[in-house]
Amino acid sequence: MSSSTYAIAIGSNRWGRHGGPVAEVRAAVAALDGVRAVAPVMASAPLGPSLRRYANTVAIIDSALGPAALLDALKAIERRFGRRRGRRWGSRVIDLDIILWSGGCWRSPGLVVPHLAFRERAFVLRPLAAVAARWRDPVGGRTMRQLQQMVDHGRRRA
Ligand code: A4P
Ligand code: MG
Repeated sequence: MSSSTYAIAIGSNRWGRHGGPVAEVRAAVAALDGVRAVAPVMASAPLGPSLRRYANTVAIIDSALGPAALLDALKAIERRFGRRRGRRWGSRVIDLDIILWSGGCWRSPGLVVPHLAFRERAFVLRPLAAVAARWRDPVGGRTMRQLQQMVDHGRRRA
C-alpha cells in the first residue's frame, strides 16, 4: 500500500562503483522503490568547501513508509553505495535527502521535513520544480516553481 508521496533530492560528487557522479545518481534512482517521476540530472558547482562538481536530481516516490522509516531506508542505500561518514559537506558518492512529504511537516530526532535548507538551494529547486512545480511548501505556501524563481532571481541580483 502506498500512503505517502515524497520528494527525494539526490546528489553525488565522487566516483563510485557505478561510475562518475551522473552514473551514481542514476543508480541511486534505480535503487529507490516507488519512483513516479525523475527530473533531468543536472550538473552544478559545489556549495561549500568541496571542489568537485556535483550531479543532482530529484525523484518523486510513493511509499508506505513514514518519514523516519524512509530515512533509515535512504541511509541504507547510502551505505550500500559506499558512503563514508566524514567531514560535513565533504565529497560524497551519494547523498539522499528527504525534501518534501505529502503529509506536510515532520520533526523527530535526526529528521526535519521539509528539509531545512532546500529553499536556498538552486541545485535542489531546479530539478524539484521540473517534477513538482505546483507542490506547495507547507511552510509559507509557495509552490516549488515560485521558490525556484526566487532563488534564480536572487542569484541574478547578487
Ligand atoms: N537529516 C535531518 N533532516 C533530514 C532530511 N530531511 N533528509 C539528518 C535527510 N537527512 C536529514 O546528513 C546529516 C543528517 O541530517 C542525517 O544523518 C539525518 O539524520 P548527512 O547526509 O548524513 O550529512 P551531510 O550530507 O554531510 O550533511 P547535510 O546537512 O545533509 O549536507 P547537505 O546540506 O545535504 O549538503 N553542492 C551542490 N552543488 N550539490 C549538492 O548536492 N550537497 C551538499 C551537502 C553540499 N553542497 C552541494 C551539495
Ligand atoms: Mg544528506
